[in-house]
Amino acid sequence: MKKYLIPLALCFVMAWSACNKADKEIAQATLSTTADNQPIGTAKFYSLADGKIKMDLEINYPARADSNVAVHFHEHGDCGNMGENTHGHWNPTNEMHGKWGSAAYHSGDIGNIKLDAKGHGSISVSTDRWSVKEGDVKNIVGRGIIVHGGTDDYTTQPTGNSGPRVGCGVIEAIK
Ligand SMILES: [Cu+2]
Ligand SMILES: [Zn+2]
Repeated sequence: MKKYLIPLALCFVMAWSACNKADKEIAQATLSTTADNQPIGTAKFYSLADGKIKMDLEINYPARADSNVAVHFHEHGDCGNMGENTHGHWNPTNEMHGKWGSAAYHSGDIGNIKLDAKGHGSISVSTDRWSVKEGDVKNIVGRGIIVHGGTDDYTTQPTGNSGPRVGCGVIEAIK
C-alpha cells in the first residue's frame, strides 16, 4: 500500500489532468536473441506531457555480462535471418550515423549500453524525433530494434561497426 501513496500525493500536487496525460505507455518491444529466441530485454515507450516520447530500455543478458552492447532502431520490423531482415539503420532525417545527441545521428542511434556483472543494463531516452502517428516519417511503430554484440564507434558509416546482430525486437503500438 505504502508505495502507492507517494505517486498519488504527487498527482494531487501536479493536478489530476497533468497526471493523466503524462507517461502513458504507447508502444513496446520485446528483445530476444537472434540465435535461439531467448528473451534478453524490453523497450517501453511513453508519451510525455511535453509531447516527447520516452523510451525505457532494459537489457538482461547474462551471456554478455561485463561488456557493451550497441542498440539501434533498424528500418524493418522483421527479425528473421538472424536480424538481417531489419536491414539498415532507420534514418528518417537522412543524417549520418553518430552518437545520440551529437551534431548528426540516426533517430534510432541509441548507442552503447554497458552491462554489469549480471548482464543487466538500462537506458532512458526522451526525444521529439519519434512519434506513433500512422503515415508520419517519425513513426517508430513497426521498426526493428537490434542489439549488437560489439561496441558502436559512433563514426564508421553507416553502422558504427557495431558487430553481429545478437538480439532483435519489433516496436508494437499499445492501443
Ligand atoms: Cu544496428
Ligand atoms: Zn545509425
